[in-house]
Amino acid sequence: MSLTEQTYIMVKPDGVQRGLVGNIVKRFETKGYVCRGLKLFSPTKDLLEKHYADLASKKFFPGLIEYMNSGPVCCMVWEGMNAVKEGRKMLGATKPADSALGTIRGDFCIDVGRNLCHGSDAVESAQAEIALWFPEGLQKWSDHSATWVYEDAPAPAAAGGGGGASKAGPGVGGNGKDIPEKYITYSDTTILGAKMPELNTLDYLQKGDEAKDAVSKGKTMVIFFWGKYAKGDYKLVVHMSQLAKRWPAVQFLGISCDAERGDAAKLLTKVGSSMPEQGIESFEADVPMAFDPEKKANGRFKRLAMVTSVGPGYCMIIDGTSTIKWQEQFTSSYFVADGQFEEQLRRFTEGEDLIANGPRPEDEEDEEIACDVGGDEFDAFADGDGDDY
Ligand code: DAT
Ligand code: MG
Repeated sequence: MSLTEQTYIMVKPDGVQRGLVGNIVKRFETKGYVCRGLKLFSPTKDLLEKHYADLASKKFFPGLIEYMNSGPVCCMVWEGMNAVKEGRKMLGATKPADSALGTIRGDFCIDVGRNLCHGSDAVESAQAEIALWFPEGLQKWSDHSATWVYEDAPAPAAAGGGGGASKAGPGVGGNGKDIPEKYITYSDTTILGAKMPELNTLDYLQKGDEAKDAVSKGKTMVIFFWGKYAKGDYKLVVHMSQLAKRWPAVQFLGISCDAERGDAAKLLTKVGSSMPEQGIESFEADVPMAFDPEKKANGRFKRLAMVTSVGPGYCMIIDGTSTIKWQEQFTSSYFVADGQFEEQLRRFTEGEDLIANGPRPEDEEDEEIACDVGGDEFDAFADGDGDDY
């Protein structure tokens, strides 16, 4: 059960006018949900038509768009367990007459065409709506009440995928600790500033359209490498999946390092299962995931990075002009939360300068750089079958 499920709630123009914003905020807050976005906004017709696209054929569609466009709406993102379903319960049924008393629609309106509020109806539509209404991204802050709201809330710093306020700075990771030298991304790392290579040889295992669409539209992307054989990195897949939820305006894509398509596909059948040996309560991989036939894409990244191998745990941030802005190598013992990745993602999305760790110190021997370490280390996890967790 995800504690980071998000729903998109919108208070309609009449709800804003009648002072319902505070009422709705108070309900979500007092119930224990965390606010990740809140703004008063005058939408364009175009945006409203996209939001209500599934109703385009309905008779009431033109009226609905006109009414929604008649004044500002208040846009909100609420996060927590069952946010979508509970949000719908709080708002009430589509028709006010069918809404129970105690719900917003049940208490405060009469006519379906003036039903005061919108709430996402599924986790997937919530993510699409959040990306549509909050292209600038969401607010990241750690909720100090979490352990009072949930029996099993992780302490913010132990969440693994980040989540708490980042302490990252030059040479320092999100957990506030100095980054071991072999994991530091120095400013003169070869791949930084390079153009992302073609991804057209990828064979998508899931959500391919989403990734292809993002590539064609020049969306900011995160690309990470994973492998069915690299069990120590399954956690990275979970953490990337969680990051993707926190940064809905960024398109995530996981590329497999497996030699066989069947192996890569097999890992995706494990979604939802617990992997105690990997310290994973419930395996998540809720982003586009691709098999890389003949490791062609891998080879292109490898040549760009001028390294001997690009292995599981290798992650990059790529901007809208396909330029590789950031890379970090994570491992089975060096997690996303230990590094600078999420802070860089935040800075990047918010238009701030990225953390710069300076050039690689000169006195070092011609040591292998971080990404090689990953590639070699990970082979140790390969045992071919992968069923013994
Ligand atoms: P909901 O808002 O409960 O998700 P919906 O997605 O089916 O309901 O419809 C979106 C909005 O369209 C709804 O909040 C109000 C309007 N609407 C729906 N059915 C309508 C009808 N029969 N006449 C007028 N407006 C309607
Ligand atoms: Mg709806």
